[in-house]
Amino acid sequence: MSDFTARYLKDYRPSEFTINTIDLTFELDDHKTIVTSEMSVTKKSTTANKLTLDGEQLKLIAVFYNNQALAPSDYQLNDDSLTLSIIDCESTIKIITEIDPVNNTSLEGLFKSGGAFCTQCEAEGFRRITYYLDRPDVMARFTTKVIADKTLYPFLLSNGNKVSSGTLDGNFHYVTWEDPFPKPSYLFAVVAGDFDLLTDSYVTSSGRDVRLEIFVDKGNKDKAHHAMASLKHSMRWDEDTFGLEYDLDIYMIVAVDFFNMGAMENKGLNVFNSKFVLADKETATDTDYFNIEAVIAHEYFHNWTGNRVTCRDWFQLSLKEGLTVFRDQQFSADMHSAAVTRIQNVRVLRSQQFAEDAGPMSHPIRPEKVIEMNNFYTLTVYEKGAEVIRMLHTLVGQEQFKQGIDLYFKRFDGQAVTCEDFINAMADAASIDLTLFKRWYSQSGTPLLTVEENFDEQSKEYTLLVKQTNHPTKDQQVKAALHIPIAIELISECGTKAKLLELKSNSEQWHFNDFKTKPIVGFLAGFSAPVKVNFTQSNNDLATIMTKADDEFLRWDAGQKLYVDTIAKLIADENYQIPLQLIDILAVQLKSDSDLALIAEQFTLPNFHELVEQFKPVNPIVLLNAIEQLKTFIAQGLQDEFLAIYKKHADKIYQNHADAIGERAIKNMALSYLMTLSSYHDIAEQQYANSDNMTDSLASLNSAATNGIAAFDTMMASFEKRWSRTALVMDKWFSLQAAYKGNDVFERLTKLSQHPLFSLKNPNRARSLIGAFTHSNPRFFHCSTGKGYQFLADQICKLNDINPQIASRLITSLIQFKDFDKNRQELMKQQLVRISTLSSLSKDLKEKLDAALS
Ligand code: 0A1
Ligand code: ZN
Repeated sequence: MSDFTARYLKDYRPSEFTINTIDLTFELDDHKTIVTSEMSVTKKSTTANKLTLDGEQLKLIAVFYNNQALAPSDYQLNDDSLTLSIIDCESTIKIITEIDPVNNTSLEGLFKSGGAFCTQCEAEGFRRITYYLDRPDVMARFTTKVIADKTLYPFLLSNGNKVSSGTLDGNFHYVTWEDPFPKPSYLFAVVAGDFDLLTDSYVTSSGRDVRLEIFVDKGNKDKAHHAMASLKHSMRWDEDTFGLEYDLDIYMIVAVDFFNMGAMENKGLNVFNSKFVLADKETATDTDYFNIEAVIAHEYFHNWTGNRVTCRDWFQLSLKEGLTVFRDQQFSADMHSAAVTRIQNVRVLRSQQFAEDAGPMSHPIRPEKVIEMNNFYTLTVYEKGAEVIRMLHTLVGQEQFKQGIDLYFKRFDGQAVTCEDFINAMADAASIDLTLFKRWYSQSGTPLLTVEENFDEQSKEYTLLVKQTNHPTKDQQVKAALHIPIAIELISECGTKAKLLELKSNSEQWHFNDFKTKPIVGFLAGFSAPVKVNFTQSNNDLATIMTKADDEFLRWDAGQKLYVDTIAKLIADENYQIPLQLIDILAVQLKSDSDLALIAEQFTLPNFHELVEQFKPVNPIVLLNAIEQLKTFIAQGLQDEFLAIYKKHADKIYQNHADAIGERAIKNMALSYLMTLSSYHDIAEQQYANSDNMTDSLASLNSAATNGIAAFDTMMASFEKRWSRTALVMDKWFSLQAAYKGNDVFERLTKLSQHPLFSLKNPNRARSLIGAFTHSNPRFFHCSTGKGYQFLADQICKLNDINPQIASRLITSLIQFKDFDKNRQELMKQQLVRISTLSSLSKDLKEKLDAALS
């Protein structure tokens, strides 16, 4: 039975007990794994006499208190806990439990991924392994002995250093691991399996040798080199940028096919979704390569920001996640084009985080109320959390930011702390007052900045007036003003001046006196705050910013603003004549000397989800028609230029470096425009036939899918034949099928969900069909019959029993029904009500349904 009670940040109390050491023994078996845990426990207060340990879905075999076996009458056993009487100040407790990994399809706790045993303990999965104080502020030293069949599981892994190993009777063997760093249970991991192993080594800046090991499914070793290179780059970057060195003698990464999230930073033994490890040019796109590097870096950076200093409680999740995402974004920006990296960060925020923050699950980056913790691994905690850290970085500058990080580690190394502790360290190191800034941690919602400007021709004074509005959100009716850093550029005939403004109240104005004529303002350079902006600027002003701003983000954003303005007009009137001036402005941009990847971004229209955020509540079909009209208009206006670009880069041999990546990006951008014109449809087929890499193959298939072209099925059949044995590529195949724009898409979806390679038990596969349909096929997901919503709801009902975490992630597009017109809202709500009547509704889904339907 699920417990639907909410937990509140305000109720946090430290534990009355500490666990100093835990010795674990795993006797691995498909259905009857035996876990023996021996803990040394200390009372922190003399009055404490009852110890309640968390435990779920466990079969309790035996309990010993100070080596004495306890009878069932000596303890209290519930569905989710075990309570013991503790007499002594120092006690030992031994607990033996039995678990069934094969039937654990939730992929939390101990489960099997393919042939390997694997664990996932964050946030509260350790309690599915043994009874324990499963909370991040209880930190213990772990010793782990893993016993398993020698032939099936030659590699037995856990955290820390290997201290002994040997063989046992009956073809069994064991390995014992000791982790010298006290850690919370969520960072614990065990893996057992038969893998290919890629090894390397890294010498840290202080000269210590670290062994690097990446474990992948047999046959995939050659696909692990990029991950290994990324790991070494990350290690060097963290030393160079923050002076942070790795602290164990070994760093292991295991890639598994069944995993709910991207990866997990377990101490010294990261477990990764294979999607974020495996790559070669035939199977991975340039985006996959980029993401692998970013996720490898993210998990590596957690070793300091998360593991050495961890969270006091789960409400503080952004302490480790916001900071670590910021660090991985900075790393990616240093490794690639900083502007393109930033643009991609901003697209995620605008298309997904803003929607979350305005929807029924809106919460501050430090939530105050949680029913199911897994529901709070959100874009808000991660991405907006990173934006909040970025604002701190903008306010204090890199040098002081580094000093703040130094002070944070000096104060808190080895401890479990709060977001407030982090900001206080920053404020002290930089000697600034961040009292008002802290409100970002407790206030949800996206601020809206309204900008007005005035130029007094006589006095030559330019005035910028900025107001902030913080609209009520579902979780919080009353809002207050936030401390918002606003980077601007003032562009005039004297050149471009950059300024940093700090908005600290509802409305402020700034005066500038050094201009002869009205300057043009580039507002929110680098996207210096996670806000929406309402600022009317003429097409001419936007065109000037597009060419004259120093900040590449501002150049890109001015172009996006032009697109949004045009789409707004097309929504209001489908017969609106788009002015040809737009083509002239874009033609200049196409010829600019910016790097090609940036030009490709400049020609990428805001996506459907970003635009929903702008125009909600909106009829999605009207919006899609407007987007398509604009895209076709640009394609027609610039078809010669696009064709020339396409031809220039079409026949290049694959290479994996920044210039080649930029060339593929701009070529495939040109392709996506040309494909909106039927006379160019055969280019996609040719590209598919000639491609020597996945970036180009996928781009051609994608444009065939989204334009519903006739050759799509033949191309897909050939793709399936070639890749049917490569799981990660077949995920792409399912996603392409789901994105297909043809009236028979529902028959296709039914067939695909019965395809022999489809399984709801594999999260990547489930996402590749269901997530891709809801996200990448808005025309059919939102079709007026409600069939799209019904398809999603059917799948969620099935996933509720199999994997509640995945079910709960996929329901996002239904709970945000308020973004659409009334008819669609009703159809979406009907499906939500249907899901809510499930007899065994998980608490993951229940929390979201209650929020959406209340
Ligand atoms: N800490 C990991 C993310 C993660 C969270 C929960 C998981 O299972 C429920 C798995 C991974 C990270 O930020 O990478
Ligand atoms: Zn993380």
